[in-house]
Amino acid sequence: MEHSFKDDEQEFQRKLVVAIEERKQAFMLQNEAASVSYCQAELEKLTEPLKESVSSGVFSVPGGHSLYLEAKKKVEQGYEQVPRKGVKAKEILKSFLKSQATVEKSILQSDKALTDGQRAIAAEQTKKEVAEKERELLRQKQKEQEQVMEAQERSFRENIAKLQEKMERERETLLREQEKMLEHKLKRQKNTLDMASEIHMLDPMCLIENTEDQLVINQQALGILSAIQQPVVVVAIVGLYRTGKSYLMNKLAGKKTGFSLGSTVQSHTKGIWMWCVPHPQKSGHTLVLLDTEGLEDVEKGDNQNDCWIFALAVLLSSTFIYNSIGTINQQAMDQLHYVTELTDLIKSKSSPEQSGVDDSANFVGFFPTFVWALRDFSLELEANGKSITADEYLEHSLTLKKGSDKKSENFNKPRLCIRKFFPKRKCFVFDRPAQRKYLSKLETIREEELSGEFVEQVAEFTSYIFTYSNVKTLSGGIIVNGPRKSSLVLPIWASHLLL
Ligand SMILES: Nc1nc2c(ncn2[C@@H]2O[C@H](COP(=O)(O)OP(=O)(O)OP(=O)(O)O)[C@@H](O)[C@H]2O)c(=O)[nH]1
Ligand SMILES: [Mg+2]
Repeated sequence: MEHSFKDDEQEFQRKLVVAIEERKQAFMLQNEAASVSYCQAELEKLTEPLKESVSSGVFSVPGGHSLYLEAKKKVEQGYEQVPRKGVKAKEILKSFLKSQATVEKSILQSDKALTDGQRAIAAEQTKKEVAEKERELLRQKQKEQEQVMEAQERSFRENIAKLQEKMERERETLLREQEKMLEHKLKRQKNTLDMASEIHMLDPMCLIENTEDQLVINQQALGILSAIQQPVVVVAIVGLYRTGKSYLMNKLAGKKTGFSLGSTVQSHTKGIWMWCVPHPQKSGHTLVLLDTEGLEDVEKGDNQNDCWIFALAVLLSSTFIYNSIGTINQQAMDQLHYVTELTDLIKSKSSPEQSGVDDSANFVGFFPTFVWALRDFSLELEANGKSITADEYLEHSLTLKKGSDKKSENFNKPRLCIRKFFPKRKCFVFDRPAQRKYLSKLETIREEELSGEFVEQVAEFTSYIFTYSNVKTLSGGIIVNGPRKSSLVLPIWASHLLL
């Protein structure tokens, strides 16, 4: 207690309080100052990047303000992390933030300005894009329209082409129909003309008269021949007298009577008779049947006319029928000797200036088909024990004899001539047509009285003649119709022979 003092008045206590207060104030000031400088220094460090960003224009971009705010917030967060900032920490931050207000405002304004500009640019860009899109759309539309127009044009062109094609087809059809109609009309006219020109003689007429051993053309018959417009098929028959030629020709005419038959032994037909009838199988064709005077009539002293009749029948016909009775024997061949004189006759009459030249080969081209009709044939068609056809029989009969003696020569001569002049040959055999008692009146007897075989043979014969007898042609294939025959064939051949 010796160190204790008495402070009744509490002076010392008051002074102590003041001193402590002063010391406390001084300490606090010191503390504050330290906090201020520390906080400022820390803040300075933390704001350094921010300031750099501001000065380098990092925030001078659209949206720069929010970038700035983010950066500022990072500074604040960093500042918060700083330890022992002291009492002035908040005040320093506040004052910092205040100091930044101007910068922030300017960033905000610039950002806004930039964003507005950007928006304007964007709006402009959008406008541009919209305009571009519209243009694109327009282009697209134009293109589509062009395509539509092109398609329309194409289909238009196609339609026109189709229409033209249709019109062309219709025109062609019309033309064809017109042609057909015209053809039909012409055909009808031709048929009418043909019918008009069709010579249908009710009876045969004499074409070549044989009077007083002179052969003379009957001008009326020639007139009828000349009037025929249709192609003519000419069938002529030649052979010994009284061998049934006229009767067979009536069969070809499809008539019981026509060419006149004699019932006596006297030769009947004189000269050449013709009968023009419509062809029974070839419409538009005229069948000219030529019946000739029988050859070798004993009452005629001279056989020169026979020769000419034979030659005329050959030259005028497209089918030449040689008619004989019995078999093809040497006698029958001998009777055919006219054939051997054909060459001389043709040569001397057709080209007197070339009488030395044998030009008969030139005529063979238009020579007729040779048909041998064997009447009253009663033998079996057989050779060396084998049955043969009539054609084979003919060919066999035409076989030549070997040897060069006179006999062989005579034998071969007619055969050679037949082979030479008639490359196309055919043979028909006929039975006797009826019993002997009926033979002289074959025209009048009933069909039943005729031999069945004969009727069949005649049918086969006529069918062949109708089917295979050709239109009379000149060499080189010229069709000889009526006028031709009278103006060409007759003047060249017949007139020399006849007049
Ligand atoms: N035996 C026989 N007689 C027939 C035949 N065909 C007809 N006759 C008859 O023979 C006779 C003469 O017949 P035609 O047809 O005139 O004989 P043709 O050959 O024309 O006589 P010509 O004109 O004189 O050359 C007639 O009485 C006919 O009835 C036949 O095939 N055989
Ligand atoms: Mg007769």
